[in-house]
Amino acid sequence: MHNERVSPPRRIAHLDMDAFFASVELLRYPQLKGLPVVIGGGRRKVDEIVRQRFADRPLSQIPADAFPLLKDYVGRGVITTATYPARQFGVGSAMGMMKAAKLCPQAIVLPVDFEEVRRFSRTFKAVIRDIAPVVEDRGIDEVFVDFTDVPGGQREGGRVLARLIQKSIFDATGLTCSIGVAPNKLIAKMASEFNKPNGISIVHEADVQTKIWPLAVRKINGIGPKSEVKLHALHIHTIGDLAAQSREWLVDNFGAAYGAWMHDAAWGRDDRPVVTESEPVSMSRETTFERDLHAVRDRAELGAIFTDLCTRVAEDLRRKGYVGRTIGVKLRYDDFRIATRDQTLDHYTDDAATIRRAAGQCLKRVDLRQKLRLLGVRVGKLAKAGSLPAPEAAPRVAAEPTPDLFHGLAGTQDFR
Ligand code: DCP
Ligand code: MG
Repeated sequence: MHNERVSPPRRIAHLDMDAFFASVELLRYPQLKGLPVVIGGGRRKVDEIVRQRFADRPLSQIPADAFPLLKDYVGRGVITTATYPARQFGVGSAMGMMKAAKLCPQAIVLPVDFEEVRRFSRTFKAVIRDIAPVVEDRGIDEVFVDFTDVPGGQREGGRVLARLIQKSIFDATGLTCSIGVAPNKLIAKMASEFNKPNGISIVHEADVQTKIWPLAVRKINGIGPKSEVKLHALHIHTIGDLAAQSREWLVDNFGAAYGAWMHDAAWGRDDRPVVTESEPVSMSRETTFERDLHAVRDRAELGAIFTDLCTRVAEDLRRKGYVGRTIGVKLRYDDFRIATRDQTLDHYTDDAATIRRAAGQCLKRVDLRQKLRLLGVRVGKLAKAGSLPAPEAAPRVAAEPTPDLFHGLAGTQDFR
């Protein structure tokens, strides 16, 4: 007898707090709810004056008209966020306060309280982890959550679990958030914006054409202002426009990696897992030379730099408590072409001599006739030192003679 288990489809949520810094202030001053409020300007001094004036009563009893207004602001401050009522006037993040004052002079100005914001950040993330354990931290007010195997995570495409999380966060903090649930991170990130504030939006694979393609290319997380300008010049404005291009054409215009990625993104394809802890994938050190160096003529100098890079990567690994198994090199030639080679060892290491030996072998596999601008050493396939079963742990290599790096070109002498 055997069990056939069909794994459920991936359901990934992106959760983003609504007007986060402003909402935290409104918990302190609930009398300002529904009013246009912007966060920005100086430190807490601004409202300390107000608080002193009304020292005889609780914060929630300070009259709304006692707070400073945007129209009275003078300075070069920038708005970090605005409440939704303020956004109706066109005021928002990163806008200069004096400019915002022209759009919404009656907005109340409050400074940010970072400590308070961080406290609420920790609280809302803990609430989520209690319900759905696979959470990826994406900054102060957003996370990805893997709904796939969580009870309720598949019901109504994830809506049932999203509702539970929203309610639990509100009960614990009084704050609202918006959640998008989709087949992957890329779409979930876009979806969480669809019904802001306090909204949930569910996107299925079959919805990509109707819900994603009409959006501007900039809505893809990973297409920045520069790429947007270039895409516009090529008459590509929406994600649908992008999806209509062939992969080859995008690769021709944007390079192999980015072009192919763009094509996948436009079609809503993204396999990235939700990563619970932000573990580094690799550690590397590289250096650009003051002048271009040649493998033979500048052998001694290159050798010293190479050894130094290996030593520094090894130090980085030990300081952060990692060992790695894939050792690689990166070269940039004087014509800016890049070459990389790597090699995977049968054990983990954080030992400079071991790293140098493996990296030296990688160097033998690249063309060293041309001058170099840059040399780098990378250690990948990392694991936490101490987390490995004994046989996997690194046997330290005794001081063996380092093999000749630029073998065949550099003669028989090692360049150290
Ligand atoms: N933030 C900032 N400077 C910016 C943008 C944002 O300091 N240029 C801060 C203030 C925000 C917080 O980060 O409250 C979260 O950023 P969001 O982009 O998620 O914006 P909000 O949470 O304020 O609003 P939204 O409801 O659109 O998510
Ligand atoms: Mg937010």
